Parts: sequence; C-alpha cells; structure tokens
Amino acid sequence: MAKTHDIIFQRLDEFKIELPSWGFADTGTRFGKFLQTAAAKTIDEKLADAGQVHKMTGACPTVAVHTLWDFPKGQPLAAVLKSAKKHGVKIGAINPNVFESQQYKWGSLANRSASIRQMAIDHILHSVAIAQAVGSNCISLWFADGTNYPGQADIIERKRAMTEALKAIHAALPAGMSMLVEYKPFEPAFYATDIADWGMAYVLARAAGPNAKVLVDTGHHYQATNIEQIVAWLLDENMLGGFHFNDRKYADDDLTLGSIDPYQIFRIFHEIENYRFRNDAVPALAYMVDQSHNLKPKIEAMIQTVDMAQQLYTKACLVDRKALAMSQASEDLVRSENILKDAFFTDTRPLVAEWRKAHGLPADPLVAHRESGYERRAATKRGKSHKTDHSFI
Ligand SMILES: [Mn+2]
Repeated sequence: MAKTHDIIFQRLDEFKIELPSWGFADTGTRFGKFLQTAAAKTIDEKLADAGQVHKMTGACPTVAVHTLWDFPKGQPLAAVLKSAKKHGVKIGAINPNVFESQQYKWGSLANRSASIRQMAIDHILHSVAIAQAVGSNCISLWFADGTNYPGQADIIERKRAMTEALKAIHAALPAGMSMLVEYKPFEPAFYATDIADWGMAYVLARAAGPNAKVLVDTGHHYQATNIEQIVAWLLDENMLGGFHFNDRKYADDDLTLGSIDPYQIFRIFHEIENYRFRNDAVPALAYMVDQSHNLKPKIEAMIQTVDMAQQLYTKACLVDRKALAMSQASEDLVRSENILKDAFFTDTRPLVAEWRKAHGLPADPLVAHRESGYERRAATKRGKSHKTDHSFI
C-alpha cells in the first residue's frame, strides 16, 4: 500500500491542468448572457483568477490564452508577463482566432480565396511569435471552417487548402514548439466541418509535420463515440497532443468536467495509464480545461473541474493492472470490468486531500476558496461594467 501511495503522490505531482483565460470571463449562449459581477474582463483579471485556482489546487501553473481576446493590438506583452508573474502563473497554449472576423465568412485556412487563407496564416504566425515572446511552447488550433449545405463547396479542394496551410505554419514553428489540431463534428458548420473528427485531424497533423498532434476536446464527439478508444489509438500512434476537458449531455455543452458522466473521463485516464503500464512512459500531454459555463461562479466551477480531474485520474491510477491483465488473459470479463469498477468506486478524496496537505495546500480547495473572500472582493473591485463577448470553442 505504501508503494501505491508513493506512486499516486508522484502521479499527482506530475498531473498539471491548464486553465483557459476565457473561462473566467462572462460568456453565454447564443440566446444571451447572464452577467456575473465578479467575472474577469481584462487579461490581468483573468490571470488573477487563474492564479487563485492555482493557489487553491496547486495543479494549474499555466493559463491558455486567446490571441485576439487577450492580446489586442497595442497590448504590450511585457505587461501580460508581469501580470502572470504577479499572480503566480505562466502563459500556456496560445489560441489563434480565425473565426470572428467578417473575412472568415467562408472559412479561414480552407477558404477558396488565397488572400483570406494568407490572412489566417499570418494571424497564426503572429500567434506563434507571441508564444515565443511569452515563453509558451504550444499553439492550439481550432477552426470553424466548414460548409452548411451540400454542394456549397468542393470538399477535396478545402481539404487540400487546409493541408497546405497547416504545412506552411508547421514549417515556420520554432524548435520545441508544438501545434495541436482540434476537431469538432459540427457547429458552426452544419453540413461538413473541415476537421470533423479525429481521423481528419490525424491526417492533417501527420501531413503538417512531426510537431503537430491531435487535440481531443471531450465535448467534440457524437453521443455514441468511444472517446477512450480514440485516445488509446492516438497514444499508440504517438499522435495524441492533449485534451480540452469539459462535459456535456447533448452536444458541445462545455459543462464542468464529470458533471454528467464521470465514468467517461475515468475511462480516458484508464487508457492513458494502461499505455504507461505497457510502455513505462506516457508522452507529454497538454491537459487543458475548455469549459464555458454560464451560470456557475467562474472560479468555483474551475476548482470543481480541477478537483474532479484529480479524483478521476487518481482512480485510474488505482486500477490493478496486473490483475486486469491476468483476468483479460483468462477471458474473465466480469472480473475485468469489476477491476475497473473497484478503482472507480474507491473514495479517493482522503488520498488527494493528503497529497494536498503534504504540499501545503488546502485539503478542500473549494471550501478554502469560499472562505478566502476572493469572489466578494473581485465583485466589489470589478463593478458592473461588462463588455467582453467571448465565443465558446
Ligand atoms: Mn476546445
């Protein structure tokens, strides 16, 4: 048991989750927004909120940022770096934005217009330059590109345009920088999204070059899709780059992690730990949160997600893999399934709390955050002027 305890502590030490700057700002649905007085409006406020989550959990040292929303023209990068340092976090993945400008009505990298494609490439290369300047080694790409009606465009022409553009971007990446390619089956395109599933993302990332990998957003699949199987395949092909964590009931709902189906996330972590069991190592994976809850207080929702990720990951680390291998070899499927269930139903809260105490962290980060009075102070300071308008990806 002592050995298991040590291994879990080591795994939790290594388990870092990146927070999205956009998860601290007011967001909404296409029907409207319900504003929160404490929601962050500036990049400094977003980094402060992320810093609070990191202070409570000790698991979130980096923050993913959006080029357009967080680095508007004229925003000095030095000020962002200073602010990150002040709040005890670092800048993580840079997310270019090639879906909001009017020019992208017919797409960005897959647009039939060479000049619009170039405009999108230039913006992404600008994001690469920002990444370099702020010490980030990752750009994370999601495209709204696609068509809404049969016959609207030539699917192969768009595939080739996307491939060529991603190759050009990869060729310009500095050494050590990775490029993550995210997929999504539909929305905003409702007929043929240009990168609709993991197979398309895989083909494009392979074509782009060795530093391009696939990003799995847990909300970007059809209901019956076996996400953990995709994860296992991508890992075994050395093509898994990371995750956007969230949960959903219907489509890309961007709810907090494990709120609907914690067993799904457990099964994903189980496949990652199974890969480690077979190979003695797991490639560096970017674990990132991508949630855009509209009603929960932003910081509480983020702490809830980070805690849930730690609990489910710990459960996956508790799977008795030797016993599972033996059980599988004897075709004992009842026992095999129960080995997973035994780990899943283990109450990991005491163990995770112990890990936190060993690191000088609050045993219960949510309670500690509520007691800190941070939310109340932020609400007072930030007042009621809300003007950010963030999409959800
Ligand atoms: Mn995402």
